Amino acid sequence: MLTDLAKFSGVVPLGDVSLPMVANGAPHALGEREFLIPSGDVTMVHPFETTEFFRHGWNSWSPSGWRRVDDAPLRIYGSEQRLLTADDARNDTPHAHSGSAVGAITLPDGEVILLGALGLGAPRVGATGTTLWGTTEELDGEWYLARGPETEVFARYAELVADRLGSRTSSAGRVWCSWYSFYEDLDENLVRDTVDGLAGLPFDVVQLDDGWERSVGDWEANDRFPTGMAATAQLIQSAGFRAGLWLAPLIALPDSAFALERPDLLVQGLHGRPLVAGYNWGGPYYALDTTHEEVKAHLRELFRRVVGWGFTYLKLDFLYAGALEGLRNAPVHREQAYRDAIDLIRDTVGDDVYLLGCGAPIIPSAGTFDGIRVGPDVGAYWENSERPGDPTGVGAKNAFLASIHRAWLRSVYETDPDVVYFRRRRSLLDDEQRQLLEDVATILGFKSTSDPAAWLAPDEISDLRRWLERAETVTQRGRYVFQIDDRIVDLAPFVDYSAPPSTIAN
Ligand code: 9PG
Repeated sequence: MLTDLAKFSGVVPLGDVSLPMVANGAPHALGEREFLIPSGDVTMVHPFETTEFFRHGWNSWSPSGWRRVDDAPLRIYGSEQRLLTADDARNDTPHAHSGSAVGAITLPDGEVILLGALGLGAPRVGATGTTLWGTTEELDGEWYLARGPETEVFARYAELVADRLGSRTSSAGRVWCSWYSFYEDLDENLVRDTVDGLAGLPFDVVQLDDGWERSVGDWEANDRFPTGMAATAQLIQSAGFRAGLWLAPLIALPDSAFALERPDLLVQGLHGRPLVAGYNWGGPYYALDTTHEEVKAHLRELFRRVVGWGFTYLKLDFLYAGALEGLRNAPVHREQAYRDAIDLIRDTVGDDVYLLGCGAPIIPSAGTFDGIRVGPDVGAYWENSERPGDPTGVGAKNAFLASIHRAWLRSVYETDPDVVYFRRRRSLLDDEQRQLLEDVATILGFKSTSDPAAWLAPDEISDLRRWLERAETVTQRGRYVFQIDDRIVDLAPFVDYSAPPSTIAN
């Protein structure tokens, strides 16, 4: 019997197990084996000992996946800088299994018990050999607790996230992205040649990534784009594609005009200096204080300008920086500040512009973004041997592992596992690994690539064209088993976290 006390201490029946629980209020039964629990701290005691725990990463790049609770936690080892950029560093637990917003444990019969937040407030879920727990920085929404078959329970959680925070169903179509071939070395002639090469291929979007802007923070064309971004968008459109552009609108480099001229518009850290929001481009970068009226005006003006140039697909990157803890003009919780900022951007661009979030907090982005990157960057190689303790290091394996553990988010927004390589030149991926990336993109329902046509052999062009033209039916048959049309794809042999965290310092 569940008692209706303000602070709850009792037992929750989940099928053939009943878990002792303390919570911020009484659970409310939604169905036979599912409950809503008031936001705040919740702890349940479970009898499963060496269970597996599903750990969910905070932002696009953060590690997600299953780990046995008697193994070392799945997290970023060995680099504070990486942790700050690629996970929720504030709530990292080096010696305990925990993750962001949602977690789950497996039961001896193969079913799972999931605990997932339906609000903001940087909720955290963790487990030990005897407990499953949740905590939040701020009370918001409720917890969803359920027991059942893994795929069903995760799908139901996603459905409730969509109910509470919203969902979007626009499709990006097939995307060509410049990053994984040209990186920052973009210029107008290269774009023209590349677009010429892509003409006639069944892409819907040609998206220019990092490399066009004056500085991160100063979103005007640099000297390599002398005719400007409106002419560049026009060039892409004339070839029959929707024009896409990358921006990191919530951060600024220290030497950007934005940071130099208006340091008062940056989130502040301790000691009266701007908060360091992460490290990339050879140094630290700062976060914009989106609660400041002048930053709101700046974002409105920026997005009107970019859409005015003719870009209708925007990849917005490094967004987590808008949800870091720091001193802001208005005292709103960090995840709420983030959500208010992206709502303002959506409001400015309107419903017809496709917004892809990258480096974005996963759950707080529901309802605003059309698509979200759900893993770290792919690379044209499998393993990242330079950073063995970092499951967010660039590489095909890390991108695949994180992405496949977020396939359940597909009902909230499009899930982007990053690009597929079709080229064999300038790539160290073997055919099996290449095919795996293709299958994962098909399963997650987001098809993008970065290969310029000039880098592809004729048979690779035909493979690419066939894949882009195909509309497959995908059914999940097990945790790592999917059916793509008539073909069964078993990803389990590739699920291998070979990082040896015990040998790497925190
Ligand atoms: C452009 C790139 C591409 C890419 C994005 C993002 O954790 N990190 O330090 C980190 C740095 C860069 C990064 C991802 C993670 O790449 O994912 O697709 O747009 O920016 O600079």
